Amino acid sequence: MITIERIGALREQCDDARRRECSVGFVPTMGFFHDGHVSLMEAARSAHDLVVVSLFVNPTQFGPTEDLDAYPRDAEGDARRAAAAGVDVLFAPLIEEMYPRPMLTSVRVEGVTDGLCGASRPHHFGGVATVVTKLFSIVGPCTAYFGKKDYQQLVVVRRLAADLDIPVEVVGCSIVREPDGLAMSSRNAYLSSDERPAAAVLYRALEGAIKNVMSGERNVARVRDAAVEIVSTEPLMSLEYAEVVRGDDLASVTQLENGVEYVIALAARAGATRLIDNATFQIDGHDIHFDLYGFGTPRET
Ligand code: PAJ
Repeated sequence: MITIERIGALREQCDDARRRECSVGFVPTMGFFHDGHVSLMEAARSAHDLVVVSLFVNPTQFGPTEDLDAYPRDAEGDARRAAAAGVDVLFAPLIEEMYPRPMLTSVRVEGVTDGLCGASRPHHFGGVATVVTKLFSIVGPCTAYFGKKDYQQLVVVRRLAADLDIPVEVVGCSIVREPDGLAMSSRNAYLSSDERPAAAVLYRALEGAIKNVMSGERNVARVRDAAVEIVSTEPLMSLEYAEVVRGDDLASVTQLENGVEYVIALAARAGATRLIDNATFQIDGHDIHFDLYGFGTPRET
């Protein structure tokens, strides 16, 4: 694995690969790698000749009162994990490389950024959309891997690539979880020893809502309430939102229908730490298809 800090050098590597008819798989990240990040690297590795991972804690997607300065970092550990996952190029630019002058240009994706996390983080998705557009423009034609963990981000990125005709295929990958169901996240490092087991209630809430759908519930408010009730049993967690929306465009719905993909999405705080989680599901006659690892099995705590 080589580590590159300069935009021009990364562009050259990617252009050179494509000239040799090698495909490029790209995984954008903010580092502090866990198995969720590694799963994206492995997905890229299994399908592409050149695997590029970017590691850049993008300041413009953090609000003024958010955790930019505290965001966990481990440059050496990240380089080791990326190399072990078979990554070819780690792109780790300094802030001055990505933002050498004040930006007068930004990418704003409307509509799908209004609800869910967009409601409480008004500038977040503008920062994400702009940096992802820059990264796509640097890496060039490729397949880019994103986790469903940040489901709204995945919808935003798909939409910006489609709207701006960016030649990047966006692939969404399943959420990787801890044994007790907690979705892996760099921010889990902030949780105290009391908060860490409490946070698994989010997984149980998703599980409870899906069970509700499996038992025949089609009213969205009642499916949502099933999740809300489970989160409320955990005094250390305070819920910011629980919503069931259409998966492709995050539109509000009142009644669940056959053949449509939905996502149940949650955000909650454990003390100062904000956590998000979600599960996608689709009703197909008497079958419910869903993407919730370990669903229904007893979990270790
Ligand atoms: P970061 O939070 O580092 O996440 C990088 C990628 O890893 C994202 O696509 C995210 O959805 C995915 N990911 C995180 N936890 C995961 C899990 N438990 N299972 C599967 N995938 C998971 O998301 C960002 O960085 C930034 O916003 C970025 C897109 C890099 C733009 O700055």
